[in-house]
Amino acid sequence: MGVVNVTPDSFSDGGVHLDAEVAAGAARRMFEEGAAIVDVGGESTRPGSEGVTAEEELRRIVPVLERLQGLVPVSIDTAKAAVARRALELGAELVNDVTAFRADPGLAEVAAEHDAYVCLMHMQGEPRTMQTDPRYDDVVSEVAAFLEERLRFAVASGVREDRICLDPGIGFGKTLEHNLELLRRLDVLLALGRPLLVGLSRKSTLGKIVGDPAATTGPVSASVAAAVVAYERGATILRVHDVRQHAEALAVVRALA
Ligand code: HH2
Repeated sequence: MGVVNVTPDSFSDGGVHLDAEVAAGAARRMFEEGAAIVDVGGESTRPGSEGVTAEEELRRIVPVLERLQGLVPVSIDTAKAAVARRALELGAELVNDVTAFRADPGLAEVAAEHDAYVCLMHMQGEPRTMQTDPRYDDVVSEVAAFLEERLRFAVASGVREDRICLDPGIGFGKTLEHNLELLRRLDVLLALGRPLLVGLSRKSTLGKIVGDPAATTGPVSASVAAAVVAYERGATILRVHDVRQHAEALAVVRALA
């Protein structure tokens, strides 16, 4: 899954894809480089971010989706029913909601009506405050219980279970150690029986591991290493900004399998 953030403030590509033509070009390039789907988002969820209105999100993403229609499989990264509805009308196939249908419960019905694929992600707190001292007794079992509950909610709202993938939400209300623990014990999340999506790409946790305690992003080299490990541990969808590098790394992994 390639990532195109049509935002001024995303943590690693903010401002890069604000122009619809540039954003659509980036999505087409990611598809050519090996992405099976490209996740288009009009709202940053980086730590500290405030959120934007549905009108502003639509203003950012609609011109991009119009340019990709029929050319590139698209996922819409939104927590708002109105935004998802328009994106699905414009051909998006997957609804990627970092709030797992908590911010806007109407989003579940919209996904169900369109028989869309869905990604349900774990987040503790909300972006504005989530990195202020996140705490868990056992991060893995708490994330698993949350995802199981949201999976049940989605199915009860009419989304077909075989349309749903789950995501531990790396960096969303989690310390470096929480993120590592989730990756070490990915098998516990796999036991929920749904495909796992993992987003490690350029995240600050990787920057911290390679030596900068104040990092807000991580390098591509570390992203690729983490993605390969997640893949070998059973993740099926890797959400990445640098598609070519990840596709090349996975080609080697597959050749060796
Ligand atoms: N991470 C980000 C955004 N959306 N969705 C899922 N399912 N999983 C993730 O790990 C995930 C996500 C954050 O990355 P990015 O989109 O690059 O930044 P921003 O939220 O600042 O736009």
